[in-house]
Amino acid sequence: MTDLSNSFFADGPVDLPAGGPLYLQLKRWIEDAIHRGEINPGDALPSERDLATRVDVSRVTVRKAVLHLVKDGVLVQRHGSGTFVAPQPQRVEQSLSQLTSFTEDMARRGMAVHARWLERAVYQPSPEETVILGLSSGDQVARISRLRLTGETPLAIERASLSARVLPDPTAIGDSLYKHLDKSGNRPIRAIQRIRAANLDAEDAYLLEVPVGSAGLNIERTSYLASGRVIEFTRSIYRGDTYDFVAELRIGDAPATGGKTP
Ligand code: 16G
Repeated sequence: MTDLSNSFFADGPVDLPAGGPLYLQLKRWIEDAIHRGEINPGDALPSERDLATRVDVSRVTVRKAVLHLVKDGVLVQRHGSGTFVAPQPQRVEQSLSQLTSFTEDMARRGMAVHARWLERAVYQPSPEETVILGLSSGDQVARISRLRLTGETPLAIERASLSARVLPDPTAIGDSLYKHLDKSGNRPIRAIQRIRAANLDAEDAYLLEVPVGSAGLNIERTSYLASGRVIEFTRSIYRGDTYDFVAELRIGDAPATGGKTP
């Protein structure tokens, strides 16, 4: 049972954020409280009736708000025991100085990964792909898009483009793109990575099982072979609540001291 006298739901007057139907105002109020850390993963929500009384709205309004929050993955309902703030996935740190693959990053942390294929086929390249991959006229492009998960938790969406000369059959890739490229001597040795903050759109939020508009990291990686040729151009969306990208910074030409990089 929730102890309402000792919880966020028992504090002060409720000031719902203005605008839109009441159930959306209530939904936003709960989401904001989670973002501010006033209620935390695993915390129980009051019963529908208690919440309706507390916020001074109808039970129908509470039900609708809760239903939407469950659908967005913000709350979970456990049969017989109530409604809870959804658990937060474990955060993952990725070094910004090592050119590693997703599979290797996770293996180093003892985390098993798998992928759900969203797309893998050969297409006519877009003008952007032609320029970035340095394709010649008549060249085709292999596009592979995957949802990357650990257990049941989706972590990232990766949409990669490679020349079809390098990857004529995108269905031949197993669990790891880099492992596959390695076999033909085409594993990249250098990459430029650009990271931007993003608010997830409906499609990406649905795949990553977070509310629309949640914080995400938009990452573009352009990877090169030793010859200088671009081998891979990948746009990834990482969940903002699961990833820390960590860079080691040094002063001037100071030598490495053997400090641990993640
Ligand atoms: C990483 C790369 C991605 C690459 C993938 C290969 C970032 C942001 N992206 O996720 O560009 O295609 O690894 O992983 O780090 P795989 O070998 O496990 O398929």
